[in-house]
Amino acid sequence: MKKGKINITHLLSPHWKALGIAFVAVIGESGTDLLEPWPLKIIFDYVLSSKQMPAWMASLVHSTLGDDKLAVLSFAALVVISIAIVGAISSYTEDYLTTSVGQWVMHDLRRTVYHHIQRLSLAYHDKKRTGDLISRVTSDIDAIQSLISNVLLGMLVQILTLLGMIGVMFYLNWRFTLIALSVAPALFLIVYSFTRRIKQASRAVRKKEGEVISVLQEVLSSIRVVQAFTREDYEQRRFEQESIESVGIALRARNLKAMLPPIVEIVVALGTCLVIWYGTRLVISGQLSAGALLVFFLYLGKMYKPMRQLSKMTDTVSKAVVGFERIREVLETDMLVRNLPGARKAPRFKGEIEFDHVTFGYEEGRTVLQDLNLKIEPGQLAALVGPTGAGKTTVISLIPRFYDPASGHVKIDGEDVRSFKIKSLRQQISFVLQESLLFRAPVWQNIAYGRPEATRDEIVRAARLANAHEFIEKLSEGYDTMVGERGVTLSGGQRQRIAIARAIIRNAPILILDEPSSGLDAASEELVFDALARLMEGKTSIVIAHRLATIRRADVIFVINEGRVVESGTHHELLARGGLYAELYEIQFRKEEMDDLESVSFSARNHN
Ligand code: DGT
Ligand code: MG
Repeated sequence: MKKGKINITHLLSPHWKALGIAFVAVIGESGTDLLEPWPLKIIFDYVLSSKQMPAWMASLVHSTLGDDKLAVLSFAALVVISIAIVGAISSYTEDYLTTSVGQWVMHDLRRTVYHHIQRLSLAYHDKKRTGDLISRVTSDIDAIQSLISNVLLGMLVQILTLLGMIGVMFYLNWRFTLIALSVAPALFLIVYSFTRRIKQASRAVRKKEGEVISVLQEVLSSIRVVQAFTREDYEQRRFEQESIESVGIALRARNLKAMLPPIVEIVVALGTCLVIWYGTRLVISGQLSAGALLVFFLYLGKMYKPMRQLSKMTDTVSKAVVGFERIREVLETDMLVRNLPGARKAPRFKGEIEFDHVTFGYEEGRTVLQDLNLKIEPGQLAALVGPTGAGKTTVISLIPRFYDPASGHVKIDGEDVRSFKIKSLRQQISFVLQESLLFRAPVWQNIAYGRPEATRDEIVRAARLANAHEFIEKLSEGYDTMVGERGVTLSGGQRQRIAIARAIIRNAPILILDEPSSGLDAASEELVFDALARLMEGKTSIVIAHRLATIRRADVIFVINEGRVVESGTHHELLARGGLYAELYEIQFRKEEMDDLESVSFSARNHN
């Protein structure tokens, strides 16, 4: 399936064989539905009374079963069984095939949408709410699946059955049919309006259930806060309130649902009255056979089911149409950041990074980086410092092309990053971010995420270099220990060291670090710091630095303010200059330096 271009024929065309067979089954289903009352007609007309059988039936019965009334009875019994068997096979075949087609189409759509979503630029993901995307991949695709599995051919069965019944009745006696069907419009209106109201009520029920779940989820995910502030009782009341409201709404919906069948039965009974009244008189006067009257009775009773099914199906159809639109919207979103025509595989980088008059903004009309220039030589350690919101994180996001600049060039080894294939570019960049995300997987897999083909030995070596080996060994199952959804079972420093091992094993020539500054105690900070130093060896590294120790070691420091590089140089050069850096140093790092000295002497005291 081509991206961005989906329609229902595209989705269904690979399954035309299954759908063709299913269509035959549909005809079998409708046909058997229509034929169901006919064995009774045979018994009434040709066994219990002595009407003349049609010639074809007479010759069929006489040639196979004999020529007495019992033979006709056996024939009717055989017809009952045959109809049941054909009906059962048809219904099973239709159900099985449509369900299978529905499931495969769902799989196809999920795959396509997921593939697309993963590659949409971060600019898109920043704007879209995750929940919304999730509901598109799940509920909306589900609605389409449900349409194909339950409605597409099911609707056909109901329509064919309904039309078939009316046709047969007209064939038997058209005037009587008009009388018998006089209740049908009323029946249809009642079924239609009730189904609509039931639908609205069910929607309200579902919404309320969603709210109950939200409250639950909210509290469970912040249970620490709830307990810390002892708000359990308040949360209990809030939950009960939602739950009570949900009971009320569900009862109202149930009430509507319970009212429909009795009302329908009364209307059908009215119709039946008419049929009995006129029909019996027709039978007495010989204008209609008793068996035909029976067929009328039974059809009238059955007619309400397809009507009801059809009104229900309109709901599924409208949901699927909406779902389809929403999925198409995602698929038609252009990939803003994508391989340019003529992009080539990046060679192994030496690691020179340059920003050449780069201007960038996340939204129209608001620039974040303004004509920014900087150059980092291969193998250098560069530190970005600056006040919060200055644009440091934005700068590092442009190097792997999470976003593209509005104007200017981001270059690696003298070439615009847009001239490389994205995958080959990103493969040569390692990240260690402030918040180290671990996946729900064993430790070794989390390390190998940076290079899935890594061997066990390489993983252990990386863990050693990252100062992580020791604590991993002490975990209950060593490298096979599962770490939680967000690595909750590990401390901040431990998570960070696993992330460093992940970056080490990737062995990329360019390293980007958003240096963790908080949440680490002095001892683990030491270990993380040590690991980082090893990781940076021989690589071009850009660090958003929060710690004086890192900044001081940097070969070059870029001071960023309001989206521009306002100063650059080494620590001493910048201090001597007495500009923004010196100012930052005074208010931020000076204190840290004092603390450091203090904590050193403190731990020294402790060791003694
Ligand atoms: P930090 O991390 O607090 O030290 O600040 P920086 O220097 O890393 O700042 P940065 O690059 O995250 O943000 C620069 C400006 O861009 C700031 O005004 C917020 C804005 N900004 C950052 N990320 C996004 C984003 O994803 N979407 C939009 N619309 N604006 C963003
Ligand atoms: Mg930042």
